[in-house]
Amino acid sequence: MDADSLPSGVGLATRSGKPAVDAVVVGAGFGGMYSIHKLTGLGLNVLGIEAGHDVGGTWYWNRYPGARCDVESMEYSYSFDEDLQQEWEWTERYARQPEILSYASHVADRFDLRDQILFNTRVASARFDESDDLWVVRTDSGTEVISQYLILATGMLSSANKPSFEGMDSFKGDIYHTGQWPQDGVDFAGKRVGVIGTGSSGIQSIPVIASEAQHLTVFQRTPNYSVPAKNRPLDPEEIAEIKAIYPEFRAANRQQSSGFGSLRPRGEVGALEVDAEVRTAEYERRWNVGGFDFLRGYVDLMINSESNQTAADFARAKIAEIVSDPETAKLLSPTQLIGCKRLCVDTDYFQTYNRSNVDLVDISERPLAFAKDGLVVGEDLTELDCVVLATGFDAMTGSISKIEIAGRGGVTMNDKWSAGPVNYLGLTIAGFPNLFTITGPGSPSVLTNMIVAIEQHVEWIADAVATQAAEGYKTLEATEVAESRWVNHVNSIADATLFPSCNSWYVGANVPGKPRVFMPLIGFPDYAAECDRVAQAGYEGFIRS
Ligand code: N01
Repeated sequence: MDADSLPSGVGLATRSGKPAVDAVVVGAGFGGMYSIHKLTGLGLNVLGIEAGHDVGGTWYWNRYPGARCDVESMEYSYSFDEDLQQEWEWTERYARQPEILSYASHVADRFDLRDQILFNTRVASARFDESDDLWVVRTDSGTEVISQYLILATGMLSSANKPSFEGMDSFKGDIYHTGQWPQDGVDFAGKRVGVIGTGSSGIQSIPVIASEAQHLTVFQRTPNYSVPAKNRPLDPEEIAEIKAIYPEFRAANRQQSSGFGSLRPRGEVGALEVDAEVRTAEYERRWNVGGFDFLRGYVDLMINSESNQTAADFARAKIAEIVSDPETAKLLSPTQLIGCKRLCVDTDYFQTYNRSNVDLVDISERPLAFAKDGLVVGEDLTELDCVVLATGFDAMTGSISKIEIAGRGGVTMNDKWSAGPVNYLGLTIAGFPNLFTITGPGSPSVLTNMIVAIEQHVEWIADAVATQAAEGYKTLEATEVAESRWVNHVNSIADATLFPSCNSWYVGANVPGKPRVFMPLIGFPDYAAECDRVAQAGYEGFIRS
């Protein structure tokens, strides 16, 4: 890359004959877009690098039928700009993928972000050059750019998990992954479709595919809990009410561990502190409200397995009530605790199994393989025209590990994280100066409304960068002592909960061979307060040079 082939909004500078910027931001999803905007606002020369041909990240790639956000629209959007949040109009309680992508596009237009982003380009490697304390970032086309700061906004659920099933290459139909959906969509009319996977992506897409396809067969390894979304168009009056108090509403959400839901009070007692009738009525009320509210009724659902079972029993009874065929209902009933795998939110998921064109095949005990004409389970062939892999992601670390990142002494991030991710504050890594991860492992990230988590990270990083400049420091680097204390802190909080007990992507259980570590940090507001305290204490736990 020559300096003059950088996007037009990136200032022209060179160093040792290579283009040089102050910060490279990898990824142009919500984390990358805000990072570019915020750092540019500090006067930095910022280059964004994005694999897709436009902004949007998750919402650019996940175009599968039925894709929509499980966090309510009025809460799943940027809060950093009052004009932006006042002018954008959401149409539904939960926004569909195309609407969120339009929002991302609107933000990119409004803040002129695209002319700082190199699209259709992947970062292949990044090497910290200790001779001048700068990162050398190399793209997949082999060109290099030099940068003081490196921000990895690569997404937590962006590296597709594509299991290699036996015989996959022999299948003569098309195979799609929900997280890499064709830009022009897929026409399922008249087709016999197979879906593998019943996580959030499967649960959202299955009802829509069933309504379009001639026949749908769902191949399920583990049944999942799902609560109804109760989606509906947004009423202009409720939009106006929230917009009238938007800053206060956002501030209240930032005090929630989920980063949303401040208008709907959480329960204040444990599930076993009330009698069964009261509890059932409360679960019923929350089930009818829809969405994640269901698990917010009692304070101990994620720390006391007996309490958790009361909610799990209620959700299983709902499945039995909705699904007409008792055998199918039984297969769809999860046995694990509720909520320790990410809870799913659906529109007519369980109802879909009452359709005459839908079958469910249990693959928990018999291996699944591809054949020329379809999928084989045990001896049984299901003939199919196409297969959808709703098999999820190599979460939290997958996209970072695809970049060859070498820090001090040539130590690579993949070596450093071979037994699981280690970092300080979920933001920085000892031996990798001036490198920041947005919503990385060790931070609340995927357990929190992602946009709230993103804004907190980007603002903390921007403050750190501004302070570095004001105080004349060139590098900021976590110490190993601080890092190791932080890892213990993240683990000890997780171990006090039920979260690590399930085979979820939170612990990497969905990717064969991945070290089993509970990756996100539980507890958003306390986490944000700790980040602020560290900064106010003069960047405690960091070496600045
Ligand atoms: O992925 P998942 P996802 N053979 O990992 C199965 C976010 N998200 O894309 O449970 C057979 O949850 C796997 O089975 P098992 C959200 O945070 C958000 O659905 O491992 N099956 C499981 O059923 C979510 O949690 C939204 O036994 C295999 C499924 O595939 C996260 O993304 C929408 C298999 C994967 O489920 C990931 O969701 C969508 C194999 N080899 C996603 N490997 C919204 O907010 C995996 N499976 C709307």
